[in-house]
Amino acid sequence: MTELLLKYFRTKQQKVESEKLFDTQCPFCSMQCKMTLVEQSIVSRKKYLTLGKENPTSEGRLCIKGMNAHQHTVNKERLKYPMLKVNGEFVRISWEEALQQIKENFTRIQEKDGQNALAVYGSASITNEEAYLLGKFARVALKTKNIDYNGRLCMSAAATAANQTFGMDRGFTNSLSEIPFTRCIILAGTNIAECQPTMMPYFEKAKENGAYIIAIDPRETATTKMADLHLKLKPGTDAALANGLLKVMIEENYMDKVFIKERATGYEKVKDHVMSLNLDDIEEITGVPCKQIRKAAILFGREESGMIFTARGVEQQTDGVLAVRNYLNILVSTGKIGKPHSGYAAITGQGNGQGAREHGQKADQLPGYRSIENEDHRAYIARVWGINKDELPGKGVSAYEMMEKIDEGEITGLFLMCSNPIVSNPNAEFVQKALKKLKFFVAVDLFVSETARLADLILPTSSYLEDEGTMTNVEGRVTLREASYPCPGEVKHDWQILCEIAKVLGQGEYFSFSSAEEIFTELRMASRGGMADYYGITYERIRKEGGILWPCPDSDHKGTKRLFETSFAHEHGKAAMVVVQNEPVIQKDQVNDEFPLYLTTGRVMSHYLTGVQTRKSSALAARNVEAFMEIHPTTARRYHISDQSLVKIESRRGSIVVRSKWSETIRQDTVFVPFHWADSQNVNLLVSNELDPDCRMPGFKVSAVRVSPVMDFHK
Ligand SMILES: Nc1nc2c(c(=O)[nH]1)N[C@H]1C(S)=C(S)[C@@H](COP(=O)(O)OP(=O)(O)OC[C@H]3O[C@@H](n4cnc5c(=O)[nH]c(N)nc54)[C@H](O)[C@@H]3O)O[C@H]1N2
Ligand SMILES: Nc1nc2c(c(=O)[nH]1)N[C@H]1C(S)=C(S)[C@@H](COP(=O)(O)OP(=O)(O)OC[C@H]3O[C@@H](n4cnc5c(=O)[nH]c(N)nc54)[C@H](O)[C@@H]3O)O[C@H]1N2
Ligand code: SF4
Ligand SMILES: [Mo]
Repeated sequence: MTELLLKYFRTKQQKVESEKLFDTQCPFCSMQCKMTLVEQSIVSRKKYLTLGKENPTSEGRLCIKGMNAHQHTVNKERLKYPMLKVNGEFVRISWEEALQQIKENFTRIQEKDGQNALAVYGSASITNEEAYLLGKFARVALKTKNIDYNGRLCMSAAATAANQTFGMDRGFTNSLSEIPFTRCIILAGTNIAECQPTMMPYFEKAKENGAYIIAIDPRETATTKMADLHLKLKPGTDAALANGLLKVMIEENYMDKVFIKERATGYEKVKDHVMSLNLDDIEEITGVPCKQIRKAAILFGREESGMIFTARGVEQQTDGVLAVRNYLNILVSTGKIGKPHSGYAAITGQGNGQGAREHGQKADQLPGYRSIENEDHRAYIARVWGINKDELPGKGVSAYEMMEKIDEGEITGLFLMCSNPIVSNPNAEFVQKALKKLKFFVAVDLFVSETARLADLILPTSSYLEDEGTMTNVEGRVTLREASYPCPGEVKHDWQILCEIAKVLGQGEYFSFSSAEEIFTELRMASRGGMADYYGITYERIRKEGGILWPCPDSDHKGTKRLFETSFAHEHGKAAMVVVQNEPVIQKDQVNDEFPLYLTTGRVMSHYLTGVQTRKSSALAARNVEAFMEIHPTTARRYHISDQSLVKIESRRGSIVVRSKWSETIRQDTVFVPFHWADSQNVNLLVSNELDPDCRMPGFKVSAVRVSPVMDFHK
C-alpha cells in the first residue's frame, strides 16, 4: 500500500529535483502511529506527503492529524533561537547567553528563596529518555523537590485507581490484538473515534465477531454511534452508574465466585453496600433509566469475556479515582481480568502518556515507578545516579498546586518543558496571574505558546521529526521513534538542553550524555527491578521486534502482553475491591437557578490539546477554526440562542464567548466545549480549582454554567 501511494505521488509530481524519506512516529496521541515523511524539492519549494508505516499497534493506519503533522513543524512561526524578554519584547540571544541567564537567575533564586523555590513542570509528550532525565535534572541538577507534569491533568486518576486495585498501573492490561475476540465492551467516557482514530478497526472487528458494545457518555459522538447501547448519563455520575451496574450483576448472579475467593479482597463489603442501594435513586442521580442500566449489566455480566475502557470522561473528575475503581470492581467481581480477551484499559492520551508517567516526572515518583518516599527505592536510584540517598529531595506538589505555590510566593522560579498550562490548567485566570508573579520563568517549546508568552526566556526545541527516542504507547509497548530530520536554526533537543543547563550549574558529570540511546541505557538500569521494568529492552531489540510491552526484566524476556494472569501486583497477590458511594466526598460544582446547566469539556478530531501545534497546521485548523458550544436545540431555545451564533458562557469563575452548535444528541441539561482554543475561548476560565483528594486531578468534566446570547448589533 505504502509503495503504491509513493509511486502515485511520484508520478504525479513534475520536476522533482530531490526526494528524501524520514521515518518517525506521529507527535500526537497514544497510538504513536509509525509514519514516513516524504519530502520533495520542486523548483524553489518543498512538497510533503506522510505515509503510514506497518507496525503492530496502528497496523499502518494514520488519521487526519498524523497525515498533517508536519505542517506545524515547518511553520514559519517555529522557534529557531533562544529568545530573551527585554523590556517586554523577545529578542534573539545566543545559547551561551541563555545558559548564563539561567545560571545567574536559578542560583539567585535558590540562594534567596530556598532550594525548593525553583520548580519544574514537564510533559507526557516528550520521550522516555527526556521524561527520565527531567526527573533527574530536578532532583540532581536543581536539587528541588518541586517537579510535576501535565499527565497529572490526564492520567493521574486512572493510574492511582489501577495502583490501588491491581497494585500496578499499565494503562491497558492486555494488547490491542485481543479486542476483536472479546464478547462485550464497555466504553466509559472515551471518544476513541476522535481521539485514537486508528484504534477503531479493532472495535469494528469485535463487532463483526458479534461483540456487544456499550458506550457511557453524556453526548452522542462518533464513538457512541458505533455502540449497540448508549447510556447518556449526567456528567460526573459514573461512580453511581457503576454501582447500579454492579447491583444488577449481583442480583442476576453473574459474580465469578471462584475468582473472587481466590483473587480479590473486599468483595463482601462492596456487595453489602451495593445491595443497600436503590436502583431508582441511581436512575435519579445518573439520569440513565433503570431499564437501560439493567440491560447493560445483563449484557456484560452474562458474557464469558469482556473489557472495560475508561478515559478522561470518567477520570477528569474530583472523584475520578473512585469512579474508576468502581468500574474495576465490576471487572474483578465478574472475573473479567487477567484472562484472554478480558481486561481493563485506561486509554492513555498523549504520545508518551504511558512511559512519561513511569520514570520520575511525578512529584512523588522515582524511575521504574518507584516511590520517592520508600527508603529502599531512594537508595537504589541514588546508587544509579551516583549520589548520596540523603541528597535526594522528598515529595513535591502536584501540577495545579504548583500554580498555587507560585501565587503564594513559595515558588519563584519555573522551568517549563512541553506544556501550555494557562490553557490546560483549570481556573485559568488564576494560573495566568500566578505565572506573572514569577521572578524567572524559562519555557522550552516549539512555539511562543500562550504560556511561553509570559516567560522571561524561551528555549527552542526539536520536534518529532528531529528528535529520536522511545515512546511507550497505549498498549504499554515501548516503541522507538526514529528521527533524522535536521533541526532548524539553532534548535536543540530537550535532552540536550537539560544536559547543557546541568553543566553550567556545575552538575555536568551526572548529565554527560551524547545521545538518546545513552540515556536509555541508564534508564534501563534505573527501572531495573521496579514495577515498570525496562531493563531487558534495547533500541536494537525494539527495532527487531516491533516494540516490546513492559515489564521486560531481562534480554531473554519477550515482554508482557497480558498482565495479572496468575496474580495481581499487590504483595498479597489479590485485587483490592473498594466500597464507592454514589455521591462524591467533595461536592462537584452544583447546578442551581443561577447556573442551571452542566458544562463538560473535551476534544475534537482535528485539534490536539491546547492547539498550539494543530492551530498552526492549515489543513487541521481549517476543519475547526474556532471553539464552539454543543447545545440541545430545546435548551438553546429556552435561552434564546440560535444555531451558529455567539454565546456567552459563565461559571462561578469567569466567562468565555464561543459559537453555538445545535445538536439533538447531547443531554438537554448539558453543554460541551472543546478546550483547544485560548484567550477569550479558553474553556478553562470556567473550570474550578477543586482537585480529587487522592490523585490531585481537576474536575475538567463538570462545571455549572449559564448561557446567554451575545447581541449582534449589526442585525
Ligand atoms: N483529536 C484529539 N485526539 C486526542 C487528543 C486531542 O486533544 N485531540 N488528546 C489526547 C489526550 S492527551 C487524551 S488524554 C485523550 C483523551 O481522550 P478522551 O478521554 O476520549 O477525550 P475527551 O473528549 O476528553 O473525553 C471523552 C468523552 O468523555 C465524555 N464525558 C464528559 N463527561 C463525562 C462523564 O461525566 N462521564 C462519562 N462517562 N463521559 C463523559 C465526553 O463527552 C467525551 O466524549 O485523547 C488523546 N487524543
Ligand atoms: N478543560 C479541559 N482541560 C484539559 C483537558 C480537558 O479534557 N478539558 N485535558 C487535560 C489533558 S488530558 C492534558 S494531557 C493536558 C495537556 O495540556 P498541555 O500540556 O498544556 O498541552 P499541549 O497543548 O500538548 O502543550 C504542549 C506544548 O509543548 C510544545 N511542544 C510540543 N512538542 C514538544 C516537545 O517535544 N518538546 C517541548 N519542549 N515542547 C513541545 C507545544 O508547542 C505546546 O506549546 O490538558 C488538560 N486540560
Ligand atoms: S493522532 Fe493518534 S491516531 Fe492519529 S495518526 Fe497520530 S498517533 Fe495515529
Ligand atoms: Mo491527556
